[in-house]
Amino acid sequence: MNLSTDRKIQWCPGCGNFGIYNALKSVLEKEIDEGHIKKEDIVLVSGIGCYGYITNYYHLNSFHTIHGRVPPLLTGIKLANPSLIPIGFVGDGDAFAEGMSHTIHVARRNSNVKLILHNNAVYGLTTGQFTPTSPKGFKSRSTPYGNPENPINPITLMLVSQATFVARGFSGDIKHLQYIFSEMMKHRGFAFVEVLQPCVTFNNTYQFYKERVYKLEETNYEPTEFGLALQKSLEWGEKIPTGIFYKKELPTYEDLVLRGEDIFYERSVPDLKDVINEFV
Ligand SMILES: Cc1ncc(C[n+]2csc(CCOP(=O)(O)OP(=O)(O)O)c2C)c(N)n1
Ligand code: SF4
Repeated sequence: MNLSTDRKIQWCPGCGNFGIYNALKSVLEKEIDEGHIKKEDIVLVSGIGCYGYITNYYHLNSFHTIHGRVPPLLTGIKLANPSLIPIGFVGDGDAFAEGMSHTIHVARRNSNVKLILHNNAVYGLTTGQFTPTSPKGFKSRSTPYGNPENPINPITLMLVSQATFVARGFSGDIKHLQYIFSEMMKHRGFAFVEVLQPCVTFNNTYQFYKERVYKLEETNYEPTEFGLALQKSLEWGEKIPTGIFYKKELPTYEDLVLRGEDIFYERSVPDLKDVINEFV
């Protein structure tokens, strides 16, 4: 199974989006080939930003929505047809500026959907302004004297928002990203993966991350304790942890809302006359 399309990839050469695209592509191709998931059940959703083009490059059902609105679409798709597998892509501007509240609500509801954050800590598409994840002091087109704000820590924020799968990868390590994405696919509940994604044009962090990232699973870390995960999420400096910070199985939003009922298949379509009479 080859999920490539014939669209010309438009990212700058060396952009971290390539690593994310390739890692997820190989994981989905394998899952489909091995019969774990059906190609037609996957629905990709992306918002606005350089990363948002990603849905054009997979031969899969997809929806390109407005800036910041990926999470409500994922939730709606899953509720409407629970047999689908919604996978969302968001930028750091998308997830934590325009769409901040949606990102928190999808996590606390434990919707059974996946969310991949392309964190380049800059607005790429609009040519290099700072975002809520840009480091303090970061000089950008919109902060020529340095960013005065404290950055958001996506891992900490998702943990306290009660996400049931929280992980971090680096787009420069495709093999490790493949491992994280295949664990993400296995999780039943809200799965959040932050990917450290250098924007080689406006914020080239490739060398910075390459020298600092290490893998949690190569230490004796177990991703089962919330307090420990919270503590680990704060580690950022000479060493930056990647891997799975936290994982827990809990009833999903769909389990609670649908109570086993599949509204897509089991509910009959209401008579249009009744609907019109109710509102007119
Ligand atoms: C509501 C709204 N505000 C602002 C914009 C303008 N806009 C388009 S893309 C973008 C930045 C995207 O940055 P990010 O989400 O970090 O993705 P990247 O381009 O870095 O991949 C902005 C501000 C918009 N399209 N809609
Ligand atoms: S501007 Fe940055 S994020 Fe956008 S394609 Fe180029 S390198 Fe990638």
